[in-house]
Amino acid sequence: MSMNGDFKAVRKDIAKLLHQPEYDDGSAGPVLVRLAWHSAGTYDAETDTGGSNGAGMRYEHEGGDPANAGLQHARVFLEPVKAAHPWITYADLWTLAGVVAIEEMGGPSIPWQGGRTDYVDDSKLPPHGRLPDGAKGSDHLRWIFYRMGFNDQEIVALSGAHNLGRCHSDRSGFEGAWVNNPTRFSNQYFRLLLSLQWKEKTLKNGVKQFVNYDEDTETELMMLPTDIALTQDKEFRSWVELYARDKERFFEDFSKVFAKLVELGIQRDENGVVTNTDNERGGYHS
Ligand code: CCH
Repeated sequence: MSMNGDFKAVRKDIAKLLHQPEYDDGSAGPVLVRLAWHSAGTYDAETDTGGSNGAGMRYEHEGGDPANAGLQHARVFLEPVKAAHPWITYADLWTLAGVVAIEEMGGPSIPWQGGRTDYVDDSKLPPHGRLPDGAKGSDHLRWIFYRMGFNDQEIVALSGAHNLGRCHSDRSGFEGAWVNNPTRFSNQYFRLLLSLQWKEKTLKNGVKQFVNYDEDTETELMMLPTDIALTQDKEFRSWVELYARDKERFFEDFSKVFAKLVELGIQRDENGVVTNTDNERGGYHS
């Protein structure tokens, strides 16, 4: 058991569990990044609802959103860490796990602060449908991400997380990975978006995605319709082009925008102490 507030010890334990030879591409990293993103990406700036505070995905209302299918794997990977550090909130653990996973997979370091609560305010539950639908286009992306308070540049930078992991037909209906090495964080996703020929393919389940088949290596890579939309919209495309040629700039921008993502809806005083939590009711227990 670690001391209250010893986030370094938690980080170490998260880093240790990433290696999962039996799971997907051998790493829990990508699905942990997706857990952090989906825990935060329900935020609505106008009503100040959703966001990572509360870790609402533990409960059916949010956990049962079809958009969150498969994320129980990420939560199960983290249970031993929660058991070893029972003082940490799930809301902090999930966001920190995403940050640590990105760093451990070769990505940028990302500013992160603790203090989220596990108290779920029933009057502030995010409705289903707040997370993006991969079958849609650029209008949808703007609708979803502007609601959280992001701009076009930030939408494209965030999308670079699709360097990691894969789609599973039993979770989202889509199938396959975006890049050849999906456990190494890089700007390869942007480079492949621009350099490969992407052809629409209808899967057996009727879902449409884009694919590129390389005859030499006999590997098929994929893109979601929303990924392809980033190359078809003029404003989005200029950022895709920048991040494809400037990996440093992508890492810098990704670090900032992921840090912003996991802070959505969290208010802090000048010392970084979270002010909009109710620790009496929920703080350090679930
Ligand atoms: Fe994503 N994502 N994502 N995504 N995503 C999927 C998988 C991952 C969309 C749809 C999907 C972000 C943005 C979007 C990850 C990180 C981020 C899947 C497959 C779909 C569908 C799920 C499955 O079948 O398992 C759409 C649409 C958007 C719109 O912008 C953002 C932002 C992030 C993080 C910053 C990661 C990582 C994965 C891989 C998960 C895994 O299990 O390997």
